[in-house]
Amino acid sequence: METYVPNSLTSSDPERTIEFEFVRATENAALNSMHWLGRGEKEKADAAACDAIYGVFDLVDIAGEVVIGEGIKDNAPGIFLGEQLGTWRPGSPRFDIALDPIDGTTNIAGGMPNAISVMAASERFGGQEHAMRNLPSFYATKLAYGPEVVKAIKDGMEPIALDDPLEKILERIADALGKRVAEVVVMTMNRPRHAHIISKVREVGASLRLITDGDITAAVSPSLPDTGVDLYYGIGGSPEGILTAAALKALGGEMLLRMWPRDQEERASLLKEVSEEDLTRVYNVDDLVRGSSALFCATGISDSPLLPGVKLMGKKAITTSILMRARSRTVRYIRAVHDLEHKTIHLRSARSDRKL
Ligand code: VTB
Repeated sequence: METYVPNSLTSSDPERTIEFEFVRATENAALNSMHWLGRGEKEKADAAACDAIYGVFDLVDIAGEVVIGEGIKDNAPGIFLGEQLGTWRPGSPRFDIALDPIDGTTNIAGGMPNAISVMAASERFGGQEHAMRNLPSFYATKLAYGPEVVKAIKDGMEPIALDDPLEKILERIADALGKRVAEVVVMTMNRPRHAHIISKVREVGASLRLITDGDITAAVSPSLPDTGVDLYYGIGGSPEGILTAAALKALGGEMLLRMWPRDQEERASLLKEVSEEDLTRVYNVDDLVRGSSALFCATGISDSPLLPGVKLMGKKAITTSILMRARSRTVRYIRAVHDLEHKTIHLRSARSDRKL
């Protein structure tokens, strides 16, 4: 008879059970912020999402430390770097947590698509440095592509570099995907700082999908088969880049990322925190999320290429979440039907369960 040996992929792995608490947290954040869809109050939406996330973790036995937080960017309410999530009861597993209670608060405020609630985590073992690297810049340049392109590079295609001319990058993406350049779909945020990307994509005749906000969904999309996006390229938030890296680690996709100081003043202040070498360095997924533990979880608030948003149908709300772990590479889509006549969610502000 074979002896049963527990290993990190089976019963002894706390990620396997804790991951579902992350789904509860992003589901509740989505449900609690829904009320603010289209009301022009992005901070109230964000505060509602944070309240729900705190509320879920107040009941969960983990020792979670926020290593990638939000809020600082636009003085919004937020869950900040260094905060503790979970009960921290003795013996609770230790996790580093990255989160964006709402990626796309402007989208929610305007009732627009492309808003998600998102969290990532990495188990932290004694004496280890943080598994998720916190880049201090406000923005980073990001180029993200999917596992088929990763495979083509592994099989001998010339690797893609962040500073390669875009037409060359598009040719290689097309080759790897067995498409013509005209069939390659590039996604970026509609910003003046992306004018050169937008005109180049148009010039070479590839397809362009512009979004207003929310570049986590955009950068994860090329790594999922059914999103219709082949490449994400643009300058977006650095914390969003780390959350993206956790997802790509579980999906086998890749991202090249480099900090993008907005001006000389930011550059000078970054150089007080990081070396010139780190400031100008191009990071990939494994540099941003080190080690083997990474889980990523997101719930759609409004529709995005990654996830449908919350659907209200009479007295029911339907949420769709994606949950994945790097160790197993299982990608779960969790469609939950919430009965609003019974559903309560635990809020930090109320220190109790409240009806939605
Ligand atoms: C970026 C992007 C985010 O806000 O941070 C963006 O990464 C802010 O960009 O996903 P601007 O300063 O150009 O508006 C999001 O789109 C939403 O938080």
